[in-house]
Amino acid sequence: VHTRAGARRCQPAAGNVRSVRNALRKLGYTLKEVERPEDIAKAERLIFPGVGAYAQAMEILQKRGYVEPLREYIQANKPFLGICLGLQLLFEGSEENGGVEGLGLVPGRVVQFDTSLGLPVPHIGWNDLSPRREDRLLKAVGDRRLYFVHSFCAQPTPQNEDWVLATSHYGTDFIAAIQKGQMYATQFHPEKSGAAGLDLLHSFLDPQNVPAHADTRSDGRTRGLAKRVIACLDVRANDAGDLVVTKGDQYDVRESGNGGEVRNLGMPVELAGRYFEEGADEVTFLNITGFRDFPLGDLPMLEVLRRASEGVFVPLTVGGGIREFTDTEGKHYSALEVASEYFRSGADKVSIGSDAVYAAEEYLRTGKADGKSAIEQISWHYGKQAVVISIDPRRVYVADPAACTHTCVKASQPGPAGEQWCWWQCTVKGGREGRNIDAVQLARAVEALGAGEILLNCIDNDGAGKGFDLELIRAVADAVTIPVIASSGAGVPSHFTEVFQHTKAAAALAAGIFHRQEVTIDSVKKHMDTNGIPARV
Ligand code: 1PR
Repeated sequence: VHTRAGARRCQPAAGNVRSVRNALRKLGYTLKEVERPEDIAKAERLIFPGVGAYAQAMEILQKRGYVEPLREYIQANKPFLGICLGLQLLFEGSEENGGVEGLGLVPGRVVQFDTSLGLPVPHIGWNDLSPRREDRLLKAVGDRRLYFVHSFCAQPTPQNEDWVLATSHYGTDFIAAIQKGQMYATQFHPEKSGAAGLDLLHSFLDPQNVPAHADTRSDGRTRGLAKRVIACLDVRANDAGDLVVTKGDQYDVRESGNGGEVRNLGMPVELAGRYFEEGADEVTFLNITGFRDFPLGDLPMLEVLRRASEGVFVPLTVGGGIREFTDTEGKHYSALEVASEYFRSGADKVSIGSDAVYAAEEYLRTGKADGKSAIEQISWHYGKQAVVISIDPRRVYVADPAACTHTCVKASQPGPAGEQWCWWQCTVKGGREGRNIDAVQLARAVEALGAGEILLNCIDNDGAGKGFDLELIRAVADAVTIPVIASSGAGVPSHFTEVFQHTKAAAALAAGIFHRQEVTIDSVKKHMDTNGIPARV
């Protein structure tokens, strides 16, 4: 890393380099990527931001001849910061991928979170740290939560207690940060942890600069993994061809029925920046016409992502059009290539809609996962935490559940003809086409295929402001072990509190109320906090 004064150097070796680069740039540093083994020894500060699967990461380190230089660098007590997988790789090994040896610098093995505890896995979101001792990086963080996303973790043991700087709790205590001399590693992502993460990075890069954050641990707030509040930007080109943030009612985004103008609620990059400043825990972009256009042809969307990621230091999800595609010249692009382009442009996760429905139908038809679907390929390459499935269901009432082949639940309000039961039909192409698969079936199938999270919309409630469809969310969240994001229908802060009190949703997303500035993100978090729901206020 070079400071503005050109004094320091630091080199990242692998992983989600773009977010780290953006965070360092924000702090006034630039960085040089490690391109060959010799670069490691030359670094004055080395950042190792690992993402993805353990076995693949170790294989790459071995193939490129990085293992020994890395060990030597760390053992020489030079400034080092490992992030996420960059922490796990320092241990003796991991049970991920059937058991793999690691760098062996820290005693202990990395294990999977126990899904039998009833908590969604991956562990995704903002969690508290429990410091084991005093340290300048921890001082810079204070009592603020940091952003985690992982299915595996290292546990504190008597053998590694000298290394453990802080733990966090998610069903079990796990190692959140280690430190010895100038060597640090964090399970959380400082580059995605808002101001707290930037302060930690600043303190790592410049030991003289310790922006101590007031420690208010005794303030009595509800601790632990926060329920996330997500701002969503539905993006599409308007009739003049400009990419705008739009918002529909029951997915109709035109002003007054068919023929009206596409509603314009703002510019994507500016709005994303505003939501970051206002405390959104994540920002999601949905390219809502991606199902019919080729997303890589949609260069403005990639540009939106690049620019947004320069100033937004919380996770960014992007969806729309993630599928394989053959262009007019016959060139074939795999879904993985499309997703990779989004990741390279600054996305942390991709969200798959229509293509996930087709993949789930195929999985249910054949009873097996053949490894070819977009979900499987992207999950294998980037880790399941990077794959969100966006479901667009519509409620269907039935009089007799015994005559229905879908997962029916007793409806709290009867249907138009007095029906007492209902199920939720999945749709594709932005709600335009209903399919013979229900939301619960789809959720189970995509979990089996390797999805890491579900974004559960609801066409009936979209834009209505009357609250989330609690019955739908309960049915889906109870059927899977991966986190579910409740979406569609938020109108007031209490709707968020309600969805967390009555369902297992791990996050709740809203669009219209935030775009129209009817409700602030802060007021939502305060309402949750006052009612005992852990929130990152
Ligand atoms: O099928 O992989 O190309 O993905 C298309 C993506 O675009 C899907 O995620 C799908 O949900 C989304 N999408 C398609 N058409 C529309 C539309 O509105 N016409 N938007 C659309 C979906 C739903 C939510 C919305 C919440 C909250 N929008 O994202 O933001 O309902 O809104 P609210 O708080 O205002 O009620 P593919």
